Amino acid sequence: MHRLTDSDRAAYARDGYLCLEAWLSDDWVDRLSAVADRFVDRSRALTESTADILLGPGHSAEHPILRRIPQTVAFDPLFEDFGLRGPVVDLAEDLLGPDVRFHHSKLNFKSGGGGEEIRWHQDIPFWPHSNYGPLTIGVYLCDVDADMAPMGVYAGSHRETLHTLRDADGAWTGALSDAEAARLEPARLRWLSGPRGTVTVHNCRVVHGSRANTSPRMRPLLLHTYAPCDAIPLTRIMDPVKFANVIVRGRSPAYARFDAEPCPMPPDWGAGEYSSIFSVQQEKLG
Ligand SMILES: O=C(O)CCC(=O)C(=O)O
Repeated sequence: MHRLTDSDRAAYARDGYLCLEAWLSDDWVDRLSAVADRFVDRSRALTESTADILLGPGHSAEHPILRRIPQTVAFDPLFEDFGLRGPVVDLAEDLLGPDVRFHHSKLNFKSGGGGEEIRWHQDIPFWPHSNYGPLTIGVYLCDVDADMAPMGVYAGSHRETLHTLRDADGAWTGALSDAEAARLEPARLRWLSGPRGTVTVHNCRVVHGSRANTSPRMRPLLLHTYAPCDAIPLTRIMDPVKFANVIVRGRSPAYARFDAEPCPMPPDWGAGEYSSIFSVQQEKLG
């Protein structure tokens, strides 16, 4: 098992994120990258998105632009093995305790010269749970430098305001408003870059996002969200998804744990109606 140090765990509690350089073995990164490459190759024949490949604007056979593979674990056996039994599950257990539920996964490509900005947001209003334990673990499948749109996080923001991700009229935007974003302290912004195999962890309340990828290189970030088993999902967003909400360590809880702080709710998408943060943010905010 990959063990964190006490100082890693203390840093996660204090800052709400971790960045573990080259943490995942080359063997895993090679095999995951080979599967990701197969999806990119398949996308060349597509002119519109499918259930397992979401295309970005400007996609073509010669220059594939993928936004994401949603629900990776449902679409390939190696992705399934990694997300439900791989070393990232050890990492989740290390931070969350013995009882861990898998929530969802995705591979955000941020294709070179086309990968869109992901505006500042917190994850928990997209998929509220009864407490704020859930976290997301990301793995960079390529070397990612500052020009390749690494994920940015605001250190310590998980201990502060929960944002509704709605505009002044109450319409869902999936992002902080410009006024809210202007209040974030620049000194606390950390860009999480690193060599392939670098692993990021962020708590579901941490404000995070990433710039457009203006470099010519793709920036594939494989993301898995896990929750402590006593954090009960409050919406049906993942209900139809294969493996969503399965227990990957320990057992189902005898009690649900509730956090006292109210959680902002997303629109009532219903089971299977949500597409991706890219389409929500791009449609609403341009
Ligand atoms: O891909 C990224 O840079 C950030 C991903 C993210 O924030 C999300 O999908 O919620």
